[in-house]
Amino acid sequence: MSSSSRGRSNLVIVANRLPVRYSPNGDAGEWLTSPGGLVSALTAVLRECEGLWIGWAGTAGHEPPPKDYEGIPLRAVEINAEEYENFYLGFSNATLWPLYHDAIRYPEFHRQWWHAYEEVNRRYAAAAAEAAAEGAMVWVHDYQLQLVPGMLRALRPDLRIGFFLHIPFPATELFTQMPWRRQILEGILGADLIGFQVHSAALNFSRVARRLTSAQSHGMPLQLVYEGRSVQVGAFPISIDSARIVETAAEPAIRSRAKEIRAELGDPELVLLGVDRLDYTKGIRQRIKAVSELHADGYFVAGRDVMVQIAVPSRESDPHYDEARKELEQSVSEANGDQGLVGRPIIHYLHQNVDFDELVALYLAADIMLVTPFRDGMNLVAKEYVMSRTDLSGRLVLSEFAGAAIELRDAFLVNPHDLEHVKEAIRTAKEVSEKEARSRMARMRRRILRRTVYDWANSFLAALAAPHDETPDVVDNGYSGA
Ligand code: ADQ
Repeated sequence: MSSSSRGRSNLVIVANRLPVRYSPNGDAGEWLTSPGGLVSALTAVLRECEGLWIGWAGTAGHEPPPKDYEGIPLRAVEINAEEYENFYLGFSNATLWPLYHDAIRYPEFHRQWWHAYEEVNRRYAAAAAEAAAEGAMVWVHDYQLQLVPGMLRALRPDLRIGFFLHIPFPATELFTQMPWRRQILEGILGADLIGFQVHSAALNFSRVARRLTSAQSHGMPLQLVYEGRSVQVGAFPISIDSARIVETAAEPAIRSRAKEIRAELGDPELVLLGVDRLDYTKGIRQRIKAVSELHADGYFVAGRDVMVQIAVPSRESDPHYDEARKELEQSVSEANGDQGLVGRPIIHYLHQNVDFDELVALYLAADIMLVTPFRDGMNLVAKEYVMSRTDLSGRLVLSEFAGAAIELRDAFLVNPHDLEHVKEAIRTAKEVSEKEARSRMARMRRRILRRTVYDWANSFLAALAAPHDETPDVVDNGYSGA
């Protein structure tokens, strides 16, 4: 890839957030790297290609974000208080998020939210059009920005545009509830390459796009033709920075911290762990209920078997999340109230951010990891836990409805809606022979090691850069323009 020209970049990332977040620290606040492997994967690629990142700086900052991050130019998109309500809390988090996660909570549809969504998407598209060099690649991320590819193409038809959806893409029956379904599909179809976490999401998208827009397939459902252009659709399962986890898990200080955590828990025989963003899609209450029932059944014993649940504060200004937090905290206190003993709660609950080292120490301290979302695009926590178990110990209970279940077939897979099934999977995970548990863990580790988050980013960008057939033969999809 050639370097940037006239101050414009050959690679532009467009994401809801910038890769930095403001941390109020007494009077002197500071900008810190946003957590997560995505930022490190993309910054590595951007540095190599002299790329640029466009995003929103968040609500916490009272000062403008830095102009660059580790040598990567940043362009902040402004979102005012009203847009924050309507675009972010409203359309992104109370319409799209529940609709795309199987409508676990009822998605709300409000015209005012939609107008703000269009307006803010237009602003991101304009910023990308301004920043991209002639013929540059622009990679747009996630559900907040689904209209950006189409808007950007209208402004800059010379660009190669990619779009990746981090969350699930629902089946036609659900997606078609969306009043602005055609506009959203046409927005996404502005891209040359559309990536999803799993194959079934890519198929869901292709099916509904062919039904509701003029997109046609030419024999292969993942190769569309839209407005005379070829549009590739595919699965690009995201991964983690495996090397970083393995290195951290090998550090003596982390290993002794893991021992210390077990000691702080009262040296139980069995430690179960849940680590999630506090979100109603993650199935945290159901797993707490399952563990509590296992105590009530006499299978688990207070003090001997303990669970740690870390719930990372998330979307705190959103009333739905406040409600989810209250419900969860009630479940935890009911479980401890019913089944705990003085000095021996059955669930240790923290509503806190933990730093990366502590997170890895917790993974190492846990005999059984419980990852039971009702629906999840991928779920990186499951992959991180597996990667941290370098000695092949540990057992993973994983929801069938997490994208990660496609790759991690050797986990103890569960239907999180079926409480008996969750309880049975926990019992099986505990009782299965050491030999079987180790070989399951070894197979999962091999699978994750095949593709790191760097491979994920590089494979997406390589597919975006690859020349596409301009005028493939098409199969009529019967679209009537309705
Ligand atoms: P999330 O819904 O946020 O991501 P997940 O994939 O599990 O879910 O990622 C969470 C990340 O946060 C992990 O990397 C984890 O290490 C980190 N984390 C968890 N607890 C933490 C804590 N207490 N403190 C600090 N960091 C913590 C969305 C989609 C997922 C998809 C990802 C990536 O919902 O389905 O896997 O994007 O595409």
